[in-house]
Formats: sequence, C-alpha cells, structure tokens
Amino acid sequence: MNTQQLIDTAKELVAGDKGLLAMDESNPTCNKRFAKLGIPQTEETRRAYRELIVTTPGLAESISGAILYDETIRQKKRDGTPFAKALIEASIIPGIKVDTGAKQMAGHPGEKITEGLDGLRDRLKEYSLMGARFAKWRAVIAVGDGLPSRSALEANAHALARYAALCQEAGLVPVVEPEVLMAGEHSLERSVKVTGEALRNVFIQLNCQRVLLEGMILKPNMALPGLTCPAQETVNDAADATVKCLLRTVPAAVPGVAFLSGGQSAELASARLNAMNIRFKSHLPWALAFSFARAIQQPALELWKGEEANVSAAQQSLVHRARCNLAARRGEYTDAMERN
Ligand code: 5MM
Repeated sequence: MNTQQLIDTAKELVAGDKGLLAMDESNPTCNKRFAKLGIPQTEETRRAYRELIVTTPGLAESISGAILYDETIRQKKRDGTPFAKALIEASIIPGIKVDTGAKQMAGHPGEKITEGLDGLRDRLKEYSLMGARFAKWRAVIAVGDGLPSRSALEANAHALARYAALCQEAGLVPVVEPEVLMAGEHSLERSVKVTGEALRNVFIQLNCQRVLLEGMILKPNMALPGLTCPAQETVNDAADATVKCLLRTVPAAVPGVAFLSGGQSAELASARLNAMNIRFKSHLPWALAFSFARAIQQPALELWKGEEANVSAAQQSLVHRARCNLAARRGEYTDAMERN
C-alpha cells in the first residue's frame, strides 16, 4: 500500500473547496430516472447522458472527482475517448462505484445489506488500470419501527470496512458511504441517533480492518428529519444537529466528509451545506464537502430530456449547481445565486 499516495488523493478530492459528482447510478436507477422524464432507457441514451456530463465546460472549477458506474467507465465519447480519460483530461479524478447493490438482508424484513466483496480485489485492479483513483461503496440504513437492527448496522459496517481495506491495498481511496435513509416519519432527533450509531459502527470496523483514516473520505447523510415527518427543522437547526453528530463520531484523522444529498432538493442541499460551513468551518478537523448525485444532476436531467438540442442548457445547469456547492463549502452560497 502506498500510504502517501492515498493521503494525497484523499486530500486532493476535498481541496480547493470542490466536491464530488456522483454519476454512478446503476442501470436500474438510471433507467428509473430516465423513465420519469420519458427518456428511452438504452445503453446509448445512458452513454449520451454521461457524455453530456463529462464534456461540460468548466465543471472542473467546482468538481474534483466524478464517480462512475461499471457500464460508464467502459463507455466512450462519440470521438472514441474513454470517459475516464476524458475526465482526466478535464482535470477531474475518475472514481468508480464498486458495490453490486443493496439486497434484502436475510432474516431482516425491511433491511438491506450491500453486496460486492467477492472478486473485489481483481475488479479494483482492473478499475485502477482504467484510470480510477478512488472508489465508492454505499450501505443503506432504513429507519422505522425497531429499525435499524443492530445486526444490519454491524453487517453493513463490516462490509464497508472490508471494501475500504481492499481499496487501499489497491491504491484507491475508499469513499465510505453509510446512508441513513430519509424515507419515513422519523424526527431529526432520531436521525441524529441512528446516524451516530451507524457512524460509530463504521469507525469501529474501519479500525478493526486497519483502514488508514487519512486515506479515505466519509460520505454520510446529513442528519435530517424523515421526509414525511411533520416537523421539518430550519436549515440552521439541521446544520447544527449534523455537525454535532459528526463531531461525536468521526475521527479527526479523516480528511473529508462529503455529504450525499439523499433526495433533498438541490437548493436545500446547498443551503444546509452552506449553513454548516458558515457556522463551523473554522473549528472542524475535516473538510465539509459534497458528493451529490441528484442535487447536482436532477435539474440538468430535467432540462436535457434526451434531446441533443438541450445539451448546452443541461450543461449550464450542471455547472451552476456545482458552483452553488463550491460556494456552500465557502459559506458564500446565497438565494441570489439561484436567481441569476
Ligand atoms: C447515484 O446514486 C448512487 C446509488 O446508485 P444505485 O442505487 O443505483 O446503486 C448513490 O450511491 C449516490 O452516489 C449517493 O446516494 C448520493 O446520491 P444522492 O442522490 O443521494 O446525492
């Protein structure tokens, strides 16, 4: 393991107030998003959409790394340039989603365990040769009556740590994503509790598997009330709760926390990240960054609608969202940015 290389890459991913663009939707997820907008769900439309993203002018001013999916890392621009190479040429670090999906956990109704460890060592070698310098694995934690179970928290944390250790062995920085879902009526307080439990389990397992904390990125959810909870706290309250939870659970050796957006609107995700950075940035040991998929891509996808004529408008929207999130990292995001 080249420790210094891992540390350098992890730092680079959160340097310059930039963040990550998650464009690693699996085919079923990508197809679902296309279907909602009437976009044909074919390999070619997925390729064309990803070409739109990787060729967006100016994206690298706010985006440090982009997470690809297995199909996407094997695809090329129309001119034959592989997407990973196109990203490198644009000064964006290519990353790769390496889990094979969250599956129903045996004996645990309503809970999932993420799969993908079998053969991972060989897949990581291949992705590294294709240009990937970091990887991502997502565990999902549902909140509900009696959920999450201790066993689901432990099993998912264990898998995340096994994945992270294999990544570091292969020279790839692991992005460790334990996502406490927003689906449900749970309160902000409960979200803080479950997020804290999930993170505590994750760091116990990461230490157990000898993962170098300086050479990883944590990709957690923000602590937020469930989507159908009647009480929706203010942006500042959610920011305070999230940072308090992270301070209690995330070791200072971790260089960066890059939030997922989890189904929040693009504007709220930026506003909440902004509030955290305004209120706490100068006292925190780690960078508070972003690794959004929907909160960067969704407005662009809605503009594109699968039409060549809409590519430029969609690209402008992507750059806009990326810039809003760069500003949020600086605590400089304002409503006015959404009106320009
Ligand atoms: C892009 O979505 C990723 C999950 O894809 P699959 O469910 O198809 O495997 C997901 O891991 C994503 O990277 C993160 O959840 C962040 O996305 P959001 O939309 O929550 O910012």
